[in-house]
Amino acid sequence: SQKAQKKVALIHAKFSRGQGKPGTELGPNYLKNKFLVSNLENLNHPAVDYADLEEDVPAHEEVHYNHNRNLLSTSRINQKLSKAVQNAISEGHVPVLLGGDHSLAIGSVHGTANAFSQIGLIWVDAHADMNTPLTSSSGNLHGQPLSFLLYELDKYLPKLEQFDWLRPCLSARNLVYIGLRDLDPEETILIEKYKIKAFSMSDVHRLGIHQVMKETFEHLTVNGELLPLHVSVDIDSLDPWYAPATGTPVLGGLSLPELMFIGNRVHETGKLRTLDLVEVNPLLKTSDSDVDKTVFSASRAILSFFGYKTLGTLIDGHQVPRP
Ligand code: B3U
Ligand code: MN
Ligand code: MN
Repeated sequence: SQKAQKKVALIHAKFSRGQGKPGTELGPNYLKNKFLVSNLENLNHPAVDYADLEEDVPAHEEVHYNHNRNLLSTSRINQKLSKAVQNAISEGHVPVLLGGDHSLAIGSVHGTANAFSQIGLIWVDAHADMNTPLTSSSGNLHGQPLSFLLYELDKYLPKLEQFDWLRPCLSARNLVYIGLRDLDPEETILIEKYKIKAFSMSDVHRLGIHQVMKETFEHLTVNGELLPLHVSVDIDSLDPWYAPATGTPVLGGLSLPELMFIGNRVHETGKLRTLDLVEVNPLLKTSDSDVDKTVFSASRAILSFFGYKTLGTLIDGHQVPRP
């Protein structure tokens, strides 16, 4: 039989205030489905319900900064999330964040970064999520998590007392983007200025996803060793054909097989320490099949990071019966 493998610590984060559309708080209930749980079991990475977080600030107590909304609830849930991720890692688990919107990566990445001396962050997204409260035109914090996390961007952040607990924890050098196709002007400036490794969708087409992953791991290798990895998957990295039920779908995205290839390659390295799956919004649908497709894609995407392959899984002790 196979050696005991790490458990998957599911962190349910029912949160939608990092953006304007209600519904992402329902994400965890859809993402933790029978298909996910039974396949994780087959892959020898059994799932445990590790933490349940939700937005707990009454709307009238929210704090806003200029047009940036919901700083208090976003800060509070991320502070709890960071602790949950750190605890899960210290107990030997692999935390999987079931979001919720992408502002949750503030706490999730912060937790992983504080569990290791140095991490690599792979950000799979149509968007760069690198706005600051001063560059964001939407005022949505889900478009800003990386400006809260990167040392290099600290000088662009206004002082926000709600986030007093948070210190930047990641070097721009250790970030790799995959899937970009909808950036704001200042994000393009920052990627250029700090020479951030970014594979846009046209890079994926030029190089192929295999070469993209090879170069990603080369970039995140320090002194001959691949860094512990945090992978943050925004479901809108997928083409809307595969994942229509999300807040800001952008045409021309990754296919599900490409995203699963990313997951399989990460799995093979043995270096995955935390995974985020965010921005599933089951209320944004023109039909029920939109939700089914999105959940189908998200479940397989998560599983690919734990060894789920299209060829199937060998189950421990399972034999073909003979008459
Ligand atoms: N860059 C825009 C749009 C956006 C970012 N992330 C998502 N949408 N999902 C913004 O609002 O910052
Ligand atoms: Mn996105
Ligand atoms: Mn995002």
